Amino acid sequence: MGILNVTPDSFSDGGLFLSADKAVDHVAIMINEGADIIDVGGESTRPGATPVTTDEENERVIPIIEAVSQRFDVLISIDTSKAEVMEAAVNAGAGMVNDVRALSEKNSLQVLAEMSVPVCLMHMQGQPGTMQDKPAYEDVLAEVREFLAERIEICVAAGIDKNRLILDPGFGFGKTQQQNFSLLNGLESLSIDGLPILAGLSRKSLIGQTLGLPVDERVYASIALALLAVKNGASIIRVHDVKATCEAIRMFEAVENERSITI
Ligand code: 7PJ
Repeated sequence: MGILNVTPDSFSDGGLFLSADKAVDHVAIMINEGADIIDVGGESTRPGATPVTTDEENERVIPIIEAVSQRFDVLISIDTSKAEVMEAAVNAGAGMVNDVRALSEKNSLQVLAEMSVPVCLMHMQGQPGTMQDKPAYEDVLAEVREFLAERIEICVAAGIDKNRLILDPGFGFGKTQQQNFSLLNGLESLSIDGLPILAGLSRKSLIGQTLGLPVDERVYASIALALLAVKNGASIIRVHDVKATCEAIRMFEAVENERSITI
């Protein structure tokens, strides 16, 4: 899953057309490099980010989704927590919903129940603005698992087919470095009822905390984390650096395949 941010800080220059144009160019590159899914996000969820209104978010993402779906045969994921944005995005060509708030906001369960697209439920402790202040768990793995199990039940009760659900521990969303490590090491145990796991580790601050590197120098470490996530059961990896990650995963899988060859 390649990341396409359409927040103003990523596409600040130019008008809507220029932004859509740039977005399309970037998507073409990511598809060429091996991305199967493009995750389009118009709301920054970084700590301290200012919230956007529904109208603003729609104005950012809908023209991009329309442009991308017209040009490419690729699965488009909409990274949002707002029901209105989910609905508009799917109508514009998105085929998946990625919600860092796991369908906890108003009407999102109902909107998803009326659609047939897959949806990623992510765990977060707290809210983006303050989530990194003092993340606290007694047993991070057990608590994230419990949260995801509860969200699955709530989704199913709302009429969303269980087999549409994808689970995500939400690396960096209200977690310390050690808590992120625990989740990565125990990732396999989060596959409740065999549902697929999505892992987003690309360029995240757990790398900065471990290696002291700025965001633009975290590519190699991101690849190491992506491989660990695949080894521990993740089937979707959300990344900025598609080429590097895909080559690493393809190599990893080529070697892993040897295990299944019986002579
Ligand atoms: C994630 C996400 C993640 C899912 C972001 C960043 C922060 N969606 N959106 N999982 N992270 N499902 O990329 O640094 O980990 S935004």
